Amino acid sequence: MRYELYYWSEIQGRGEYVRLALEAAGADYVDVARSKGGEAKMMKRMGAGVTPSFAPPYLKAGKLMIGQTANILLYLGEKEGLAPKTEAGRLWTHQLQLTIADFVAEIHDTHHPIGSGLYYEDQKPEARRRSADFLAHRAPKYLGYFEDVAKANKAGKGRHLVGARLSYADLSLFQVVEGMRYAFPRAMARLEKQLPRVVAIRDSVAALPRIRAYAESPRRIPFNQMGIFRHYPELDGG
Ligand SMILES: N[C@@H](CCC(=O)N[C@@H](CS)C(=O)NCC(=O)O)C(=O)O
Repeated sequence: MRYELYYWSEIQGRGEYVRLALEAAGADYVDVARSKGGEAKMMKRMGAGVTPSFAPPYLKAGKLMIGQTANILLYLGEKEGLAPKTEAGRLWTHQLQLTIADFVAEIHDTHHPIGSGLYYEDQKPEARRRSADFLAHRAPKYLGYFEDVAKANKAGKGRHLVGARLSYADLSLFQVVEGMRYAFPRAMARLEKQLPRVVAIRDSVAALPRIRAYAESPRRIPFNQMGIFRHYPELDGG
């Protein structure tokens, strides 16, 4: 089966968590919006049928139309062997992904604390306040949580969040570290000193042959100032 991923064509955004899972699994997929006329098709299909999605990303898998990043990954985790088979293991991986989704929403709000529809330039003082609090309290709390999870997971031998094998939670943690390094290089350099296990998981994902090939390919859209992770030096308190 060829999966159809529907997500914005010019950013990594939330679609990237799905792209990484599809790439790591070696799955056959098409990134629909990146083809000619694809974004119009995405918007048209999004609201169609009896299970419309509120926002991209969504995934077409045979007859299924699945929205919400964590929900898509719950599905792919089972189908593509990127999550444990046990109920407890599947729920735990999903729980980690939902926590990453919370983190991602807070990362977005550092540059858009007042309104997603407003320009960054129209909310700069608020973005500065929000980012200062985020870097002082929220980022260390989230990243410290994942460090503790990795420490408690003895079976992961420092390379996995869940059990002894790669899961989509590892891939998503990789993406968060990459994004945080892009958006907040000074602050991340400081924070990473307390996160040896998180960095080790990032490194082991980066070394996966399929992920390396993906990272070097044009399929991986570079970070930019339109996505969720944006680099505004004035927000990177260090
Ligand atoms: N909770 C959803 C959020 C989806 C979402 O916010 N998508 C963004 C792009 S990353 C979007 O296009 N939002 C349009 C909107 O909220 O109106 C998920 O994790 O998939």
